[in-house]
This record gives sequence, C-alpha cells and structure tokens, in this order.
Amino acid sequence: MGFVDIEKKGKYAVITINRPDALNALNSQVLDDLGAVLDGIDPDEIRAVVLTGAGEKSFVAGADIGEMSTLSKAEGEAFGKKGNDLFRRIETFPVPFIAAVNGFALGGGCEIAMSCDIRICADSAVFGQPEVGLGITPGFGGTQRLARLVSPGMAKQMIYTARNIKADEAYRIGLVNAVYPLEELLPAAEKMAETIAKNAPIAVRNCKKAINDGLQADIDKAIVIEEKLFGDCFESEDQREGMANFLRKKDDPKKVKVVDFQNR
Ligand code: CO8
Repeated sequence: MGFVDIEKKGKYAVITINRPDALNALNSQVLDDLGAVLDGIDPDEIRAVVLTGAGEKSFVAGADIGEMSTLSKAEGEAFGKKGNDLFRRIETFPVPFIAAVNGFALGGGCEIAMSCDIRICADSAVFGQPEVGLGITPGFGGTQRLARLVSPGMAKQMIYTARNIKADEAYRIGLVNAVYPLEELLPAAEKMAETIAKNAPIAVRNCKKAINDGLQADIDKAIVIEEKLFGDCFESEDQREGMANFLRKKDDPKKVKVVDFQNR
C-alpha cells in the first residue's frame, strides 16, 4: 500500500517503508500510510513486527525536508504531533517492534527506530540527529527518547553537535543491540521476531507494558505495575499449559513438548 508495505509471515510481519527515491524520508503521506498499516494489524494474529527501509542504503533519512521547509510555527508543531502520535502508537503497540536499521537512520529515522522495542543494524548503518544543522530541534521524540536510551550526556552531544555516528559507535553507546553484515540483518531480525512470536502472547504483551509503563514511574509504583501485569497472566490457558508442560517434563522428560501458545 502506498509508501509502506507489510508482509505477514505466519505470526510475525515485516513492515517496509518504501520510498527509496527519497531514501525513505517521512513525508505526511508516508506517516499516513504507516498509520493505516498499523490499523490493519491484529495483535491476536501478529505477535511481533520487523520495521525496515526499502533499498540497501537507507532505513529512513529523516522527516521530509522539502515538506518541512515552508511550515509556519503552528504547522511545524502540528507536523511534530503527527509524527509523535504515530511513533507513540508504535511504542505502545501491544506487540514488540524490532527496527532492522539497514542504512541511514537520521533525524526522524533515528527517532522512529527509537520508538521500536529493539534496534539491530547493518554495519553500514549511520545514526544521527542532524536537526540543529537545519535550524530545528529533533521533533519526533528525539530529545526525549535518545536521552532515555543512551546517557543524557551522549544524547546531548549527538543532538548539539549534529554529528552522525556509525554502527560500531551506536552499538558501543547502547543505541543498537547488535550489528550485522547488511545481507544478514533482515534474516536476523526475522529470526528474532519468530522467536518472540513463539512465546506466550499475553505474557510478551504484558512484559512490554510493564517495562514501558514502569520506566515512567518511581520504583514503588513500578513494581505495582509489574504485579498487576504478572497477575493478569494467571488463569490463562497459556499459563496453565506452559507450567503444566514444565511439570510433565520434570516428571518424565519424554513427555516434554513444544507448547503451541495460543492467544487465550
Ligand atoms: N527529506 C527529503 N528528501 C531527502 C531526505 C530528507 N530527509 N534525505 C534524502 N532525501 C532525498 C534527496 O533530496 C535526494 O533526492 P533527489 O534525488 O530528488 O535529489 C535523494 O533523497 C537521495 O539523497 P542524496 O542525493 O542526498 O543522497 P546521498 O547519498 O548523497 O546523501 C544523506 C545521503 C547523507 C542521507 C543525505 O541525503 C542527507 O543528508 N539527507 C538529509 C538527512 C537529514 O538531515 N535528516 C534529518 C531531517 S530533519 C528531521 O528528520 C526532523 C524530524 C522531526 C520533524 C519535526 C517536525 C516539526
């Protein structure tokens, strides 16, 4: 569909931002198309999502500079909100998102990757928040998520200097979990998605919510968030069957089976 493709592969999906002529830059249409693709994902059917960019050069080279160049203050704020609302949807979507960063992840590209749960990248990837060189601030969550993901000092250095970093530095500062040769990146991301999709879906969903919501709360409130989401898993067939399978295995190792977790 439009500038964003989705391929459903069993219990996971691969979403590709597909505007390679502009290095997958995010204009309003791309944001709308991505929103429509999210609308079409049933979290009871799809249990993990890989997000990547079309082509071999760029994940997403930022928000569309041409579109932004003539915006008024009010329009700039509205465009920021449009991106922020969409990226927050990804961040809170009830299944994990893995960003497979296959090249440039600049400005809005770095920001959309940071709204995903997990980031892995190609050895050719380049990350950066070049906005101050364009006379603006990062406006799709960069000032907030980068400081939370890496140290505030490193986030400030990247944002104030507008200096791009390569994959090895992104790995060193904890912005990505792993670096792969480009041709191995998507298979690795899909393997991770498949592994996640095999686990109990309510439990995975509740883990995402517990981590995200807990990070925004003080520790006393955060552990209550965890307790509630932990309790919510009980009495589900997945919990009953997952634990019964372990006990059967203890009783007689031959009785062990791969649990086919359902969304119950
Ligand atoms: N917006 C629009 N078009 C772009 C963008 C972009 N961000 N990036 C690349 N393109 C286009 C180029 O204009 C070019 O198009 P054309 O062929 O029609 O001239 C095509 O993609 C290929 O790009 P290049 O020829 O420049 O390719 P190079 O390999 O020479 O360079 C770079 C690759 C280094 C990635 C270079 O394209 C570049 O610097 N791009 C801009 C990167 C950037 O600054 N991104 C941040 C943008 S600002 C942002 O994301 C803010 C987010 C928050 C918004 C808040 C709103 C209020």
